[in-house]
Amino acid sequence: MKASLVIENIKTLVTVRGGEMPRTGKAQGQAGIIENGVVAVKDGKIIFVGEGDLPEGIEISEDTVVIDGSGKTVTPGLIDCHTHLVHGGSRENELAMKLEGKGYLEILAAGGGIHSTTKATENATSQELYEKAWKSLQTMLGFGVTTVEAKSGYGIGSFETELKQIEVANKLNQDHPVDILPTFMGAHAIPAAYKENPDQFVDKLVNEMIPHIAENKLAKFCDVFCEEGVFSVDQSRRIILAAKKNGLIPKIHADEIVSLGGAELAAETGCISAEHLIGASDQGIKDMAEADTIAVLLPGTSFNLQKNGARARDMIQAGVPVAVSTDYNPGSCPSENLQLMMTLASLTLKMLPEEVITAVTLNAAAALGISDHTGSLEIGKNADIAIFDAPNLDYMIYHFGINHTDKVVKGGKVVFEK
Ligand code: IZC
Ligand code: ZN
Repeated sequence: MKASLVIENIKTLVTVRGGEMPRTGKAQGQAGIIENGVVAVKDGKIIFVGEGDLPEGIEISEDTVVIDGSGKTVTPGLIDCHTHLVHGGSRENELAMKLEGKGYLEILAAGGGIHSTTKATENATSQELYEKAWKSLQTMLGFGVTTVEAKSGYGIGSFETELKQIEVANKLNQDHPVDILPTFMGAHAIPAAYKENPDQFVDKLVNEMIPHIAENKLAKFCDVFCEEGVFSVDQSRRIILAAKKNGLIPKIHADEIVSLGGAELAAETGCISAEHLIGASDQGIKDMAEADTIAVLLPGTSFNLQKNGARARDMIQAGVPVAVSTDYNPGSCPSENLQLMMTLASLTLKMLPEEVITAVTLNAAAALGISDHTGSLEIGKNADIAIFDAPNLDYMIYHFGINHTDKVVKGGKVVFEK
């Protein structure tokens, strides 16, 4: 069999192999590392992963792209499973407010925060949103990312703007080498018009918006910001159950700022993942472990909000599968750099390098329901591969704030080169 692409002499090959189930407990820290590794690809799929030379039966021909992995670390393409990719404008005006001690929820309650991004998103044309998000995707790809989740949520009551964001995400998925999975997040803030009657807005989400998104297959997931002053636990439950009933996979922004019981709700309702979890309770962590809810931790956000990070160690110990993502958004984490989040996960959440790489590959894929075909380097999976100019995983995480990417392969093709 002739390989279309081979990466050989790989100093550190991080496979994260072992199937499609997310890794928990000790296994989260076992990333299947091979020294002096080799990977072969054909028809966009991985046909061999191992040590030393290619086995008999897999050949290099004139047409094979051969990449020298000497001195490099090779991992599954990174997966950014929580982003607010498509939006207008930016919020650098909030920096001085934050330094003066104004809280995220205070800025939101005063009509800023998410509401200011909503205005900018409403005012932007689809083309403008597309070009801005394209630029971010290029940046993400350059950091080794091959799959991105993208939430709507800057319509806040204007369903038209929500649809505009989702259409842009779907078009980007068609046009850009990075795969984009859209999430409907109409439940991101209470529109000003419903301030006195938020349940009426929940009625609209549940009875009109969610069914429309599901019927027209515009998004795979539905997300809700369960937070003090935003959607209560009861309102979030209604939204999650409506999503499930209509065939959308539920996710939840849980216990990001105030400890409300979002982790417990995620487990109770069978969300695929609960995200943030800075204030998750002991009970919430226990419930998530029992329900196999994936914890998506966002250390760039706790850093930006100058808060303690989520309790990753307790979660791993309890058997919760942990994923890590950027939360790229214009308010609480204006950075597309997933490599930086890997360092923050290590230094601020005390995650070990092998736990971290599992968190941004296989476990992130599982949080998106795509770990059957991506997220690890093993025979039969898509050839989504990141090649880093670093001798090992520890070095990559330790030497931080720079971009280690040398090349990125998506579906067997080199789509980024330094
Ligand atoms: O625009 O502030 N946390 N939603 C919930 C966000 C952060 C995004 C934003
Ligand atoms: Zn978010």
